[in-house]
Amino acid sequence: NHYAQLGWEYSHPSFYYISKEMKSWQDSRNYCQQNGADLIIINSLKEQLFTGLFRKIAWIGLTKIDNAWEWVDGTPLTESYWGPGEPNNLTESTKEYCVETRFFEKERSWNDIPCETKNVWICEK
Ligand code: GN1
Ligand code: CA
Repeated sequence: NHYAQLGWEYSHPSFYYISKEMKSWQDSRNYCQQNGADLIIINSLKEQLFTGLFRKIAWIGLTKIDNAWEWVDGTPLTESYWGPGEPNNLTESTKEYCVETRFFEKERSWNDIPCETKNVWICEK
């Protein structure tokens, strides 16, 4: 599964894909899964800074389930890189239950926003 593939970048120990289109969080996740991957799970500052190199606001594999932040592999959030004032669940009507990374705030860049928002996304495998 871990072979070099057009459009995928290697940064030890994973391959990453940054989309050129924009989709909802779930449709983005579906795209990753159809390609043998999932949305990115960020486990270290090195990996967080790597996502900034794409210079895009992009979905990551983090969502709120039963009021707790959870990665797409089912693990709870331990190490986090929220932007200033985030998560704030600002959008009352739809709720901000999905997470994007925003490169312009460097390492502390995550923001919770509604899952239906169309965004670029990052897959990891
Ligand atoms: C955005 O555009 P505004 O300020 O209403 C964002 C929130 C962030 C907020 C602060 C839908 O809200 O999630 O917390 O900026 N909402 C959307 O950065 O992008
Ligand atoms: Ca927010």
